Amino acid sequence: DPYSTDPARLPILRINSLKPFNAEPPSQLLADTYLTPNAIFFKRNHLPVPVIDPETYRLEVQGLGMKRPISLSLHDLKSKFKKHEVVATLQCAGNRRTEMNRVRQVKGLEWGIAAIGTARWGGVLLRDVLLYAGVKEDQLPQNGHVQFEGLDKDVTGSAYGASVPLHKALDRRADVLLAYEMNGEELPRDHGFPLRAIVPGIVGARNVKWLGRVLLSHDESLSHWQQNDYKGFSPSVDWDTVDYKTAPAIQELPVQSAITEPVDGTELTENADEVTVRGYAWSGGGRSVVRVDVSLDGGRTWQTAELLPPSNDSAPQDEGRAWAWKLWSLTAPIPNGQRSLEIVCKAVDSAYNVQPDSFAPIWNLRGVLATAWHRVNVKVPS
Ligand code: MTE
Ligand code: MO
Repeated sequence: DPYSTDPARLPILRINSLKPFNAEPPSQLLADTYLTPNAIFFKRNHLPVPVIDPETYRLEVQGLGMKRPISLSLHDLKSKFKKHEVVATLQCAGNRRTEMNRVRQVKGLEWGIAAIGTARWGGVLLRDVLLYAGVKEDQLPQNGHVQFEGLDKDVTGSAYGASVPLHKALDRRADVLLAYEMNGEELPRDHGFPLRAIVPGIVGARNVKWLGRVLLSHDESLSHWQQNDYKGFSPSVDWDTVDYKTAPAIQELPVQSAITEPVDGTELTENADEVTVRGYAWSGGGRSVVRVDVSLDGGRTWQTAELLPPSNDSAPQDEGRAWAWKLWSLTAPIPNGQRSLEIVCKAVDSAYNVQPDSFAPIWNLRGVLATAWHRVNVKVPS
């Protein structure tokens, strides 16, 4: 069993698949802390977790602009380069797929609303490593790519891989990291020990874990996950007609939000005359969330939620580099005589992008980019 060496995990995780291991925390825990504790941070593995000896580990860096490949040990990475920290949210393209699946069946893991988390990542800037490897920014193609290759392999020996645009990696303000720490701890095995790519604002799938190789190229990664997965399509495209070559690989994610409290299908506390609604909101590409609207009547009327301040130790989250989510809260009177409430949330980002009101128009066969208004139905005790 190639999974027998996988790490131990907390039993409170909601498991979507055991082998490979895919799990998310109970959603009501998600907005309790600004930084998601490592143990409950969602885990999304396509393959067995590789066993890597940190003493013999090497990162290979090669490709365009480099005379020869370089090879760096973990010690090299920690000693030769300045440590850089970024507080960034990571979201799986399949977050909230379960809701899209209710409209019409999609293919993929049944994620709830918690395939998202925020951590303080510590490591080195990929930019610094590339400059150390001898690349000259003005001699690289404007439209090149950085390919990341994992050390996790399938039975045929092919590794997980993905790529991001090269200009991202070279942009100091894009904060692209080779991370060896997560929330002040050594990167846990499930999250890519000993080294992973963190590309803030970009879909989880490109944040390659167990990083073995960085390759500068004219081309995107040739991996299955870059070419034939993690792309969006029209609702009219089905498995007979889909042509993966016609759509771009998902990179920056659209604006997203969800309600973590109250939980769908529950009953509000007895004799309460107010309800507190809490949740998260985030957008890709470093766009900040500027507003979260909450409705208690299914979207007929709206109130504006309070955006909670980030924890003290989080990076500045300037506009354009707002890599982390915003937690939000709204306390409002329960409308008179209501026996049930349909609570809805939707977020607005700094480009005034908004979430669509329903899933049908954004339905896609793979169930990715599920960002419709989040709706939670609760009973009001009599
Ligand atoms: N990197 C490797 N090497 N193997 C993987 O299976 N999964 C990707 C990405 N990086 C994956 C990977 C996907 S789809 C997501 S959403 C994130 O890792 C999840 O990161 P996490 O498990 O640390 O939350
Ligand atoms: Mo993912």
